[in-house]
Amino acid sequence: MKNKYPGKFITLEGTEGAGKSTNLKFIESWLAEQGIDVVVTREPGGTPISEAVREILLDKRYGEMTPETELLLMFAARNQHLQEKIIPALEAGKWVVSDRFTDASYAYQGAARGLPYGRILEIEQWVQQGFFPNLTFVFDLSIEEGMKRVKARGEADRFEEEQQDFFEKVRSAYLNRAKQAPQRYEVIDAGQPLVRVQEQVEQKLKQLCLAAGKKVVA
Ligand code: Z5A
Repeated sequence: MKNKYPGKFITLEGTEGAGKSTNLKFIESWLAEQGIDVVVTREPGGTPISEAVREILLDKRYGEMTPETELLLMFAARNQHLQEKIIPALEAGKWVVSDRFTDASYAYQGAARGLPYGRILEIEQWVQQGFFPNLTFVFDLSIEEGMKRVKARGEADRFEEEQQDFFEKVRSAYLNRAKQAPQRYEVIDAGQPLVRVQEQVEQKLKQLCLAAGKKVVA
């Protein structure tokens, strides 16, 4: 079961500073122009309980958090997010766009923290029951360039304190996942000027709309 609901589910992934938040806004307004009812959200987060879990996950006072705890908290937040927000919206025919989803658990907790793929898959199957996004954008950018873009942002959170090789593993994991299921992923060179990035995003959104039987307004 991919997504049996009338609405479509789109996720955005990538390493830090790759442009997820920037493109989330672009996608939201592009879909709204097409007359689609859109819900934008993020992970970890998206509901009051999941946002409270996010605070724990990002808090750098909790440096002793084990990778297993981190993974379980990600999926605890995700379970609430799915049941309370994502699934009801999709059932109502809305399209949901999320800044990160389960691919991030494979990339961060799997590839970078070293948790076994099979363990993540087990929890994913339990929480999601075969539910997947219709489309996942992977914004791919060198780690150096991403760091430059976010440098001005102030204090680092618990993830942002990791070293370059951690983020290189995350980046490779996203690219590998995209290679394994090219029908679900759209990899975008996020080092291009924003206008080029958004042309590619728009092209892919048009395809998804047409496949969903929606007319595309130019
Ligand atoms: N995490 C996890 O470990 N496991 C999980 O299952 C999940 C998450 C769901 C929170 O993520 C952390 O949770 C994350 C992974 C972990 N940790 N890390 N790292 P988050 O998504 O909230 O935070 P983030 O990854 O740090 O996102 P970000 O740094 O905010 O990056 P972004 O949203 O991709 O970038 P942006 O804000 O859109 O753009 C950054 C700047 O670049 C901004 O000034 C833009 O104007 C500029 N920009 C954007 N695009 C361009 C282009 N094309 N050219 C030039 N400048 C650009």
